[in-house]
Amino acid sequence: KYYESQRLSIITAPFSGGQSRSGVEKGPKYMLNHGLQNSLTKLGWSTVITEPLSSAILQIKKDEMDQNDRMGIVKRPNLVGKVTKLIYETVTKSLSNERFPLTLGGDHSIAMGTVSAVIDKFPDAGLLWIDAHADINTLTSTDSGNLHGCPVSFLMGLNDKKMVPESMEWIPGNLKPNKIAYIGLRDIDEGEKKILKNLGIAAFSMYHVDRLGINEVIEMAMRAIHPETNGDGPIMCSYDVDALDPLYVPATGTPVRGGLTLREGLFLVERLAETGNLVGLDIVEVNPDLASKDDHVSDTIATSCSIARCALGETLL
Ligand code: EXY
Ligand code: MN
Ligand code: MN
Ligand code: MN
Repeated sequence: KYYESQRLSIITAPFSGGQSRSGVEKGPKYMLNHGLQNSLTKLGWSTVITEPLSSAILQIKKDEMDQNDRMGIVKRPNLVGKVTKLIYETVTKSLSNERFPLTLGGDHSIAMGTVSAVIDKFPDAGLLWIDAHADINTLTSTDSGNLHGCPVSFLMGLNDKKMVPESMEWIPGNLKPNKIAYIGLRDIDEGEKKILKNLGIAAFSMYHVDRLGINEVIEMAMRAIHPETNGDGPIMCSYDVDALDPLYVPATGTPVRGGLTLREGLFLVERLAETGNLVGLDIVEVNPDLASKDDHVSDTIATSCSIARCALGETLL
């Protein structure tokens, strides 16, 4: 239904400032070196690569700003605000050129840019947030001060306007609480649980995947974000690879045991591809530096690239 001309833009987001473990900025390079562009071209997508950030400049900025760029315990709000705005502008451009935005992270703070841009373009889009974590902490609820644990609260405009730093004021806050569904949750902070409950947000944890099966969970999630049309409508998917069990993606910053199997994680995006409703995809939190065994990096990269290929139609007949 969307992107019938099969135009695609791979947007690199080599950013690590939303958390404290370096290496996650290497995710896009590793996925591209794995041959991702070529394999998507073979699926029929005419692909361009767009690089809104220069990792070299960013690393310097990060080091420079590390000390001063703080708001209480919140780390690097100015840098995160600036970087996500660049990503927002690039995704917006890609969408105006009728190109599907596939954004490769980087840590999950980059979704402040990608999701905002997709909802600007498709105001009725629903968001599927595939993650072990809810990433909905606010500036006041966060214990860690890491902004990759907070993107959803900014996307929804949940933060007190007086507290939002100037660099993050651009975020439109265009995501409504009834337009998101989570899949894969298993490590949620107490403050986040309250927010999810108060706002009545659709959240499918690993418990639901075990109880209902991934097929039923994905159908319920699609109906939750598009209730009037029985699940039919544009879908943005922000896929944190830590939703999968660390068996399949060991090289990620905040692994949590007991996650999706490889097939569950791929089935999910295969189903999205089948609907023809997918309008944007992020793949985030791939950190090649966090490997303790030789095959950890190759396993993680292979899995992450499979997510992209399956979401873009590889396994459809
Ligand atoms: N909830 C914790 C925090 O706010 O720090 C952990 C967040 C991990 C976020 C990863 C990206 O999904
Ligand atoms: Mn996560
Ligand atoms: Mn915490
Ligand atoms: Mn995440």
